[in-house]
Amino acid sequence: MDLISLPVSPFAARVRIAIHAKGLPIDMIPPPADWRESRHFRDLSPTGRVPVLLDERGPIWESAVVLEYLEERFPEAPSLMPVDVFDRAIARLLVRHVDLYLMPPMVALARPAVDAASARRMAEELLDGVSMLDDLLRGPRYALCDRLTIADCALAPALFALHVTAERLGLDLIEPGSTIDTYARLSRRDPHVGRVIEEMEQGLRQLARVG
Ligand SMILES: N[C@@H](CCC(=O)N[C@@H](CS)C(=O)NCC(=O)O)C(=O)O
Repeated sequence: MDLISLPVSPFAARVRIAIHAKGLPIDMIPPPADWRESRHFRDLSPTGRVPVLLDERGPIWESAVVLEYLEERFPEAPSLMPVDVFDRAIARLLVRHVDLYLMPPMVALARPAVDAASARRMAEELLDGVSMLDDLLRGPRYALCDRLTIADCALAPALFALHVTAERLGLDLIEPGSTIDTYARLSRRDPHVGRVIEEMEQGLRQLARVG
């Protein structure tokens, strides 16, 4: 099995954290150079996005779905779902929160041609999405319990991307010393989260070099 992944993608990063944490024999491969125009890539990823898991039975895209697939396919590996059924719902809720309320305004803000009014609106949406997290996070290092779950896989790379976005645009999106700020720092102490965020940093440095 392979995962088509890009180092800087927060969506791909969440799946890589899960793969490392579960110790799965899945190779990370880049998309083809012409992936944005490639018809062949569209056969693997109808949305034209990464990540894509190339399973023996066919491709699976959408990172939240891939996370749950790996969990169900490899239940014997360390589980990334909480044991308690309510907590499982909260884990899924956190993944959805990232997908619905953090990533869309962040992606919109990253567009080069965004006008000032839209940028202000997106930044407010983002701040709203961040502040909602305050009530959902339980631990300083892991989002829900004393170990890594799918919630951390999704949240930690998204908060790293948020930090990068805030720095680039000169916005205060995370209050220093807040619950989210502490979580963003401490979650990196998990070796799998730390490794993947380091890969994101390296990927960003490489993109900056290429221009
Ligand atoms: N909902 C998708 C989002 C994936 C996504 O947007 N990936 C970005 C990279 S972070 C992408 O491939 N964008 C297409 C592009 O850059 O042309 C998922 O969770 O997998």
